[in-house]
Amino acid sequence: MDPLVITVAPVGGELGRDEQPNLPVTPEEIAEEVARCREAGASIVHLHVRDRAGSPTQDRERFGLVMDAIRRAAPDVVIQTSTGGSVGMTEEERAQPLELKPEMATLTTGTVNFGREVFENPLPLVERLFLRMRELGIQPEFEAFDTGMVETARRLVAEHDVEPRHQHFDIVLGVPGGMAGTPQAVLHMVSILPAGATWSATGMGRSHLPVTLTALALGGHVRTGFEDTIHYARGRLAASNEELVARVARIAREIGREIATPDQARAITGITGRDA
Ligand code: KMH
Ligand code: ZN
Repeated sequence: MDPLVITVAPVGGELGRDEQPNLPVTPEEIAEEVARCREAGASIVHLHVRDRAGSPTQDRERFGLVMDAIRRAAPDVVIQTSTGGSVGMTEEERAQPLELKPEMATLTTGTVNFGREVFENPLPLVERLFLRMRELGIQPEFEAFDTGMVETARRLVAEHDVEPRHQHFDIVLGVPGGMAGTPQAVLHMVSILPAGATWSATGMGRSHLPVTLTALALGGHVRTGFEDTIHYARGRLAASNEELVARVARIAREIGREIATPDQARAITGITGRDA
C-alpha cells in the first residue's frame, strides 16, 4: 500500500468565521495553519484564499501572496490551487491562480447542485481549464462529485493527451445535491476509476468520517480540513485544521499505514516538476 497522502483544505471557498471562528483568513494565518498541518502529516494543501475583507477571492495577486507565505512557512508542501473558487464565480476569476503555475490544481469535471445553488462546470469551461493546466505543466486533480464526472475526465484525457499521463482523482461525496457520503458510494466510485489512477476521498459534513475511514481501509488517500468539515465530532467544532489532520495521521499509523512526505505525494499523484 502506498504511504497515505493527506491533503488539507484549510480555508474553502464558501465558509465564514460565523460558522467556524478558527478559520484562517489572512496570508499569515493561512501559512501558519498550513505549516502546523504539514507538521501533523499533511503533504498537500488544497488552497482557497480570502481578500482583505475576508471574502473568498481567486485574485491572482492575493493567491501569490498566500503562496509565498506558505513557501516560507512550509517550504516542501505541495500547493494545489482551486479552480472551483466559490459558487457563482466566472471562469476568468476561477482560472487566475493557474498563471502562478502551482504544481497541482483542482478540476471539477461536471456541474452539480451545491446546496440550493449550482456549481457550474460546463464541458467547454472544463476543457479550457484542463488545456491550460497541460500547457503550464500543472497536474490536475480531477474532482469527481459523481460517476459522470469520472467519465468526463476519462474523455478529456482520451481526446487531448497524446502520451499517457498519470491521473489523480479526488472523490467528493456528501455535498447536498451530489452523491451521498457512504462507504458504498466510495466503493462504487473507486470501481469505475481508470486503471492506474490514484485517488483520495473527501466527505463533506456528517459524511466526513465514514468517507475518510473507508478511504483508509481501501488504501486510498484522504482530504480533510475546514472546507470539508467544521466539526471534529457531533456538536463540537474543530479547534483547527491541524486537529483534523492529526486525527487522520493517528488513525493511519494505528493501522500500520505510513504517512507520505510531500515528495512521496508528488511521486504518487504524478507531479513531475516543482513550482516555477
Ligand atoms: N467551492 C466549491 C463550489 C475546488 O476547489 O476546485 C468548489 C470547490 C472545488 O471548492
Ligand atoms: Zn475547494
